[in-house]
Amino acid sequence: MSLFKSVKIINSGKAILLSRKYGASIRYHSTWLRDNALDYKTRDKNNGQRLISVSDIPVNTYIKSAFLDKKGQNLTLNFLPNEKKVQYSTRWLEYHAYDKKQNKSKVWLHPNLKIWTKNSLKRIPTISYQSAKSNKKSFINWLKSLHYYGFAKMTKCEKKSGTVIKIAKLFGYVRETNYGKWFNVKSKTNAANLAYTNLALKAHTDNPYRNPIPTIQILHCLKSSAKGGESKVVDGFKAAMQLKKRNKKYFNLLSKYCSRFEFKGKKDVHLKSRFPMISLSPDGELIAVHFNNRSIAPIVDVPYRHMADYYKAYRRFSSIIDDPKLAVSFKLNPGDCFIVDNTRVLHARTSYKGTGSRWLQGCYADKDGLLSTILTKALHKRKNI
Ligand code: NM2
Ligand code: OGA
Ligand code: ZN
Repeated sequence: MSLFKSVKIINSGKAILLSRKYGASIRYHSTWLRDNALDYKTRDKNNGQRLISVSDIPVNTYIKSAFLDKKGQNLTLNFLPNEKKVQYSTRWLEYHAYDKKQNKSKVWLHPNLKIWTKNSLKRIPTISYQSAKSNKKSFINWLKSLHYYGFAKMTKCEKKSGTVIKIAKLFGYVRETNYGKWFNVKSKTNAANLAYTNLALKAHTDNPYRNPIPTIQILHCLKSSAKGGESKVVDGFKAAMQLKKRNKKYFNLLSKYCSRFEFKGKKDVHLKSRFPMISLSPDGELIAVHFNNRSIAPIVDVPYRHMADYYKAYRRFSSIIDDPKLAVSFKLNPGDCFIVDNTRVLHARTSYKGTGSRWLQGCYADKDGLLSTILTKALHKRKNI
């Protein structure tokens, strides 16, 4: 049953107003509607891509007539001056409504995301490698949890070198970097990166010194008999929202000004970037946290008059990130791996002793592949949406 009861042309045909049976009416502009027609002359039959460009739509496009069928399921519009008749399903229109109350609070999170602390995360989303491969439903649910929580574990993976690549390929594509398609995280002498020592690593996001950053990281455990080397993850979005609540001025400083990040390899590698530690989209969506004490370069984009406060804000954010109330801790056993959304969830490890008996392999991948897999494998796909 449709929720729409009538349509009215408004603003001399420059828009329409659809009235719902219950609730507020919604408006759509003529140019928006013309641009989003779903007929085969506007969108390719095979791939659904748009065949027209905005310049093909006359500036003075208006709606001459509008007709809503009895059941309120289909809306037919006639456009002028370029004569064009287009039919829309009202379900499609409803799904793509833009005439709605905007987020009141200026900083907002994607509504699907679930932010967490040590206490609120009831259980770590976990799947075995075997069920990821054979049980489609559990696999999709697990991928969704990875997206919503920014973190998940996989157990009972093979304990063979290179398995981390197989894991990445279950849902996406490996991002090759200067560290290779995958890398060994082991204690070495003359380590090219502090990750390749037995030192503790404070909670961080990986590779903030590259733009674009890798948006997914996988760490797979092959050996873990060394003493120590426990893992910890922290929801960076939770930390950012706590900072906002406790000190809005600090939050504003870290989201307004860019920090700098840098990494110099032994040879042939020199990566530099600038990102705010807390990144917001222009309309206030919290989109990323970039945080890595080992890779912050001299910060030069904060005016002198704000630098002292900027450091106070950085210090405060760092202490929220280190708060044990936020961290979920665990120890990886051989065959276990964990995956993080590297735009959001920070990871850490405690120091460990001895060499050789702790061996992880890591690789990077990206969220676009993960999100695409979720959408295409979803059990109840919405047609045309
Ligand atoms: N490794 C493990 O972002 C970082 O520098 C963390 C990355 C070397 C690929 C370590
Ligand atoms: C890394 C890292 C954590 C660990 O390699 O990026 O953070 O547990 N390693 O060794
Ligand atoms: Zn790391």
